[in-house]
Amino acid sequence: MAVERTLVLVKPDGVRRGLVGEVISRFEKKGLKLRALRMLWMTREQAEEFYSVHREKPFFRDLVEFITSGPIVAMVLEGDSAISVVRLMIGSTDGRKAAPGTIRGDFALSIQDNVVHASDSPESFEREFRVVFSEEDVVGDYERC
Ligand code: 3AN
Repeated sequence: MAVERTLVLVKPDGVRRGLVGEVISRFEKKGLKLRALRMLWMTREQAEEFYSVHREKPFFRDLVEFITSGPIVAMVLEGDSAISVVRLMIGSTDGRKAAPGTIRGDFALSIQDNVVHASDSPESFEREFRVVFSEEDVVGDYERC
C-alpha cells in the first residue's frame, strides 16, 4: 500500500458540458481525498509545459489549442495507489474505446474531447502539479476535523 497523489483536470469540454460535479463525485465516492481544487484558464505557456512530453507528437499543437480553449478545473487527489486507480477510473484515451463505467467510456466519443486528464506517473504528477498549483494550495490532513 502506497499513498499517492495524482492530478486530474476536467478539460474545457467537460467544463462546458457541466460535468465537473459528476467527475469530482466519482472520485469522492471511490474514497479518494481532495487535497486541492482550482478553476483556471491555462495560458499557452502553461499548456506547453503541462504537455511537454508530447511536444514531438503530431497532435501537440491541437492539444495546446484545445486545453487553452476554455476554463478547466484542476484537482489533486490522494489515496492508496491513486495514480493507477484514477487512470482505471478515467478509461482509455479514446472515448470510443474506453470501457463503459469509466468516465471517458460514459461521457466521451472522441480522442481529443475526452473530458478528463490524469497523471500517468509520479514524475508526470510532479511536473503537472507545478504548472497548476503551489504547495500552499494543498490542504493537508483534514479527515479528523
Ligand atoms: P491520456 O490522457 O489518456 O494519458 P495521452 O497522454 O496519450 O493520453 O495523450 C494526452 C492527450 O493528448 C489525450 N488526453 C488526448 O486529448 C490527446 N491525444 C492523444 N492521442 C491523440 C491523437 N492520436 N490525436 C489527437 N489527440 C490525441
